[in-house]
Amino acid sequence: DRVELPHPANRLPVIGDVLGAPSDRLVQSAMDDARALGPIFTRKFFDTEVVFVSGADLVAELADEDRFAKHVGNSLVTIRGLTGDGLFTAFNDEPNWAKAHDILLPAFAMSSMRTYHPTMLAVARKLINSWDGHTGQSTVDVSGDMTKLTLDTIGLAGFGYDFGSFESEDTHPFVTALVRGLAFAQAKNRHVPGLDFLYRKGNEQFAADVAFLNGVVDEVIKERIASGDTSTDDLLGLMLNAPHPKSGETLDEVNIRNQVVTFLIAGHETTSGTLSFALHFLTKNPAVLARAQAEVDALWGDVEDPDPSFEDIGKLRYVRQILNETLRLWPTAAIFARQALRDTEIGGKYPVAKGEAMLVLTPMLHRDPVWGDNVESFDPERFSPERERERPVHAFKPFGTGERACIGRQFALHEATLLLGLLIHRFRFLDQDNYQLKVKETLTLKPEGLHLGLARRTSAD
Ligand code: MNH
Repeated sequence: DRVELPHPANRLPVIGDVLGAPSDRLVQSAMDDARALGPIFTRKFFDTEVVFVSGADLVAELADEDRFAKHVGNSLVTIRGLTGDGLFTAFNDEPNWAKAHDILLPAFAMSSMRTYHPTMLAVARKLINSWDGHTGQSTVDVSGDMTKLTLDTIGLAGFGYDFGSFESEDTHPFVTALVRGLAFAQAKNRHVPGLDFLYRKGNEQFAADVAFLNGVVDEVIKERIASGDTSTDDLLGLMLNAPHPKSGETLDEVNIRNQVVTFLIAGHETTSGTLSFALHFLTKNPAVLARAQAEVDALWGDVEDPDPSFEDIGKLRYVRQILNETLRLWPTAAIFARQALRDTEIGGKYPVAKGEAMLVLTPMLHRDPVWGDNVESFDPERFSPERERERPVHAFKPFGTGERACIGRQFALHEATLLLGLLIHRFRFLDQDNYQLKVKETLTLKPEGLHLGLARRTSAD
């Protein structure tokens, strides 16, 4: 009895819109549908109707925390197989969410970023060293190397654990298990009920992957306890040693393991994708790159190996604008889900029943007409302070919304600004293959097959 919502034209009996939504293009096919159908539409997967929302006015309503909250739906519930009651996949009313949120919040205060800065810099230098070896030689696999960087950074800064990704050619087995585990958890939502035998092998592999991930994490925790270090300077220290500010309780063992896996997942894929998209956009937009290079040059001049301070990162305003504009076009965590806290309606005409879920399709929110009429063009000026003031507050949501929004936002932006600043200061990027953007979808988005050649900048560049 809701107002009839538009749905894809070629909807079929029984299966609904499944054929138009291949699992490796869920986000991009939804973007196509939004372009054809407008700011709110539905898709049907067998018996399940899913509502996608991308209009800025409608999303502003979904961001109202008095009427809506995060929804932990099917796709997050299956990820709970890996991360249980960790922050990202906890239900709103699960006591461990608020408990862990309160205990871990200090790890994401500005003062903590100062603590992580030297570690972030050390890992950035490992990537730069590796890229130095490629100048004038073979191209680099951008997404692969960014994943090494972000995994090593969250491992070291969060847990004092060194994945050593740049010391090896191969993908770290932890990443292999993580990526495969996440893919299986996501595919599980499409398994046909009653055909369990089809998925036996996959289920076994998933169990093995979870066991492997937990084993690595338990090792990290054991090492820290054995070291006798009881400080609370990083995530693991807070998890093990910090009492809750009100109750005085610490996190339990199972929850700590869930949090560590959560942070290793949440803390690296999204940032790595963002950095990869940013490099893609910079190679395709030389005027933007030149302006960003002028900004870093003003700070570090022609110093061979600059030593960026914590404060320097806050000064790289235009680099930060580039990252925001990258996250506008390709928010790497592209969908978040909201549910109604009570019967309500949005847009003055669409009733939403208590408990009903709606998916915010962030890439299309970021292409709403409030962004102007050239929404596909890459233009960091959109994030100049003046233009930011003019824009409706809820038009930009790469980190989700409300109290369940991304806790790692400052961490991600500090890490990404530092690295991008150093890279554009040192290198010219050679788009030898005239790369055409192809977006690969897993839990997150990344540019598929982006390879760049490298040259050192000279004073003439
Ligand atoms: Mn992050 C939640 C995007 C980097 C840790 N993150 C979210 C959500 C989005 C998101 C969107 C909300 C999901 C939802 O509503 O269901 N996160 C990003 C992006 C980047 C990112 C685009 C990088 C760019 N995230 C990081 C980093 C960390 C991190 C880095 C950790 C160091 N994120 C989290 C955690 C949550 C989260 C933890 C869950 C927070 C909660 O529900 O309490």
